[in-house]
Amino acid sequence: MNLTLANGLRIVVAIAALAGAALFLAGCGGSGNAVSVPQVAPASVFTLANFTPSTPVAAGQPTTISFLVRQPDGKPLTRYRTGSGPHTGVHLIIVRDDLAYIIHQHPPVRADGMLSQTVTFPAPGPYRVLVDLYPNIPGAPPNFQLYRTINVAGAYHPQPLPPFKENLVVDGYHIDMKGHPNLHAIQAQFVNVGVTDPAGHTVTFVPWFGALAHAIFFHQGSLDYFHTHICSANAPNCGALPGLPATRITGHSTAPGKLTIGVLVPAPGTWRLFLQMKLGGRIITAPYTLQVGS
Ligand SMILES: [Cu+2]
Repeated sequence: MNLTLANGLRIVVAIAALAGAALFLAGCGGSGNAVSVPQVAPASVFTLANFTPSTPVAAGQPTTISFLVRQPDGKPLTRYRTGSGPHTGVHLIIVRDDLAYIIHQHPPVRADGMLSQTVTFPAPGPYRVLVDLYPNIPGAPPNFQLYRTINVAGAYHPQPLPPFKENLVVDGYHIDMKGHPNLHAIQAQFVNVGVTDPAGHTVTFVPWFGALAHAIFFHQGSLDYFHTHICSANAPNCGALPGLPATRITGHSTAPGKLTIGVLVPAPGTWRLFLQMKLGGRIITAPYTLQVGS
């Protein structure tokens, strides 16, 4: 077992005592079946509260998602980490259960702790709503996740994940994973990706939410989650969680158009990597299907 996982386990213990939230933390955070957490009395957990919508919503129409995070003492959580780097605030990450779609937003926090974000669900089906939050509470874990399901009305036709493909074209940008990575669970590994614009030139990455690119992984079926970042050399708060040593799996970019992505997933199986970056003023999402061995 490596150091990163050991750190993760220590954090899990802290959260089990404090939050009761199942957690596997490596890089920026994740959750999985790799760690089982003891049962904790409901009164001592962080929960999502005042969550809407609570009934099925329509596809293709703006839907406002609202909620607050209730602390173990019953009060709304109003203080979240701020500052530079990606480890701040609340990340709202929504995937359809078949991992065909992802929505990733950073809703602002109101003074009373309420958060709301308007999104448009592309198609019917069940969606996992993951709230990855960075509380600013002394002694609290740096981040953890809470979940809900939103059902989008209509006939759900789950799509099989496409097989791994090295070259993807998204909005004219070419995203090219170098080689077919041989990945294994609970092993820190790196994969290289090249990105060129529609004219064939290497792109210049610009920071989006504290990182040059965001790598969001979900396990097919269980929807286990892992999230890491690709950081520029001069971004001290990008790779490390505040108050914790830098992880060994922070990705980096040594030249325009080049990304090196850290991977450390908690379980074998089929994973979907959503690689997100800001290019030409828009968020580009490149989805990769990755087979991870044991
Ligand atoms: Cu991120």
